[in-house]
Amino acid sequence: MLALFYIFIAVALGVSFWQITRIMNLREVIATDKDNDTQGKIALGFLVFLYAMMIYCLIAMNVVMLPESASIEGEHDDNLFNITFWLIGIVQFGMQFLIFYFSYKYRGNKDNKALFYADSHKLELLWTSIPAITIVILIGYGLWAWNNVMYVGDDENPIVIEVYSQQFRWDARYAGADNELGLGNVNYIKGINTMGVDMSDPKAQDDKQVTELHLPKGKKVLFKFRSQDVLHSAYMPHFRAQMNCVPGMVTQFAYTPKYTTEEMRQQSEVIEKVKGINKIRQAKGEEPYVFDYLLLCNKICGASHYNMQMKIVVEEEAEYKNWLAEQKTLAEVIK
Ligand SMILES: [Cu+2]
Repeated sequence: MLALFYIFIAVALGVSFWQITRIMNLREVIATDKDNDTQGKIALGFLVFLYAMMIYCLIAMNVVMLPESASIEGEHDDNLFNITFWLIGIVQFGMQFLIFYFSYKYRGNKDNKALFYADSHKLELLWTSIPAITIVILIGYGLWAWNNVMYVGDDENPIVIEVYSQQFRWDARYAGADNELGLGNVNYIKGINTMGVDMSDPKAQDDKQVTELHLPKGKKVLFKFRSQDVLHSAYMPHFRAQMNCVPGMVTQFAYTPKYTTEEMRQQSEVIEKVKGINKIRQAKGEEPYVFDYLLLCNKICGASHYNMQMKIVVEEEAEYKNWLAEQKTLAEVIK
């Protein structure tokens, strides 16, 4: 393999040396009108090719995009994404046209003379202030959306869940009847107390440790993140939520699930995507896939990083309450 690599470098060096000698000889050659005409037409052809690629990617790559946001707060992320996407899309569509069409229109011709044009203050003002205002509006909206998931008002009374990361697994802890998490610290990790909960803390007694996240639809959930070892990143793509899990500190975000897992499975967009995935899986001889919300690790945290995932089930409040009631409290588990 290494030998192949050396051969490749030798060939690449040879080709670049050959190209450099060709460029040096170009000094003797002056482009004719016929050359300019050909290059101009190639530029126009390239414009058509670029547009075709763009349209193809927009249609063909759409299947790998995420479905609609499954959280209320995530709608703002989608808005920001869509506004930015269309703004940049339209501007680049126009710019490509200007660059390549003018390259063609004003291709070299012996009879043409260049126009001397110094500058226009009006134009300068326009193309400086319009992007500046646009960016201020977008960033303002972005900051508002950030605060919206980061800070929870006292009156909102969210469900508090701790998400604990370690190489290479997730654990979760529900705050229990008092909706307050007991203290946690790596020093308390012992035996089945894998999240290092301080069992002398009265608030810890009713906490519930689980390996699957269940969330009620329409209720605000506040996640608190901790990490045992290295940086991990709690990523819940369907809810448009992601936060670093940092050893030695607690990070957080909050969102409100909008659709139950079952409702999400019924969405035509999701059905289409699942169909696409199962086509690939079938070709590989793998079991068919059923849609589920997931918590993934989005930091390359070590060799088995890709194994870090946890199922998230969103259900109606009654079902959620039943499930939570079945889970044992830490006081019952850790004696
Ligand atoms: Cu990780």
